[in-house]
Amino acid sequence: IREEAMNEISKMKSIDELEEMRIKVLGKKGELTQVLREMGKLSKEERPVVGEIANDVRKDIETELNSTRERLKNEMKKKKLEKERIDISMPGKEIILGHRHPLMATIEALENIFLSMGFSVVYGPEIETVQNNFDALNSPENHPSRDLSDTFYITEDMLLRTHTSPVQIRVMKEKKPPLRIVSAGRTFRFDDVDDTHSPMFHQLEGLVIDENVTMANLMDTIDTFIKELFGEDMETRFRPHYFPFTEPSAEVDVSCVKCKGKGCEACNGTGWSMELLGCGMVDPKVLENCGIDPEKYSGFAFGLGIDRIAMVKYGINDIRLLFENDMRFLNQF
Ligand code: FA5
Repeated sequence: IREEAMNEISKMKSIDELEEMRIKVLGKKGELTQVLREMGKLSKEERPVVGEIANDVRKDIETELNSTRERLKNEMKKKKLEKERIDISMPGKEIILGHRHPLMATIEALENIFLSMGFSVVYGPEIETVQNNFDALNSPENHPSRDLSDTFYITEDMLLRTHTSPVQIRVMKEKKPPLRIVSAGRTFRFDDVDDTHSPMFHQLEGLVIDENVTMANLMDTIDTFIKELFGEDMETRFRPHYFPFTEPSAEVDVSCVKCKGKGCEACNGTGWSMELLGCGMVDPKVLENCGIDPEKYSGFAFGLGIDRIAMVKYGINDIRLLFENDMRFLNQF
């Protein structure tokens, strides 16, 4: 038994094999245990002799098992350390840094300009009440923008806001004048997609309410902001327009960034870029709807198309590029 065991142990390659071996020889049903069990069949004289031999064999096998176990353990540890060795002279994996999406960069630039002009930045929800989005803004019951084919309704009373103007209502209802805020975010309309229209786009709303605020303040604010964003040589053009919540109202174009108003291919020779924003003097009825005294206070508001500002700023000719997440496009910024 001893010879056989010693021979086998010397060939063992793993601790598991070693354990199997221990059970085979020294376990409850092991070969040596069997011998010890059968000692009862021996004569009185034979018993101590065989007993001593069996004990010696047991000790020898145990010693050999233990030393082999130690040796295998050390070998395995060595192998593991070898495998986990780190070559600190190898070049590291290149970390690719992301960057801001051109739209987010534009929102940040716009907010920073308005912050420097004394405005605060506030946020409004994308899911709005019909009351805030239309009713409080003086929108007539039959106004086409209320139509199911123009607005994404969630229920009869809730919708995806079609513009950021409901934030005006929230601010005027919550706070007392003087007010001077901007609010940027997503807006939704059932518009057909083309190179300047998307069903989801971004607006930045501005609102100023105080005593003696005039149209001249509005025009100066817009003009200052456009020059701050695009450069001193940019001109603004106010075209009369209609919004239910402002009177008088205007739409604003800015000179083409490429030719600075001279006329080029990008602006079809007109010298002006696409329509970028709507604005006007807040209608006294809207002030009243929000509990502000129209005799004492007046104010102006504006709503910029942020996607279109980004298009003008970066020379992007199709609004869809902003939402397709094509890395070839995004990596250019
Ligand atoms: C409004 O939404 C008004 N709430 C703006 C306003 C605010 C007027 C405060 C007066 C006082 P309008 O529907 O024109 O106005 O949209 C404003 C701007 O959003 C547009 O000038 C345009 O730049 C942008 N815009 C409108 N529809 C889309 C669209 N489908 N895709 C991308 N940009 C759009």
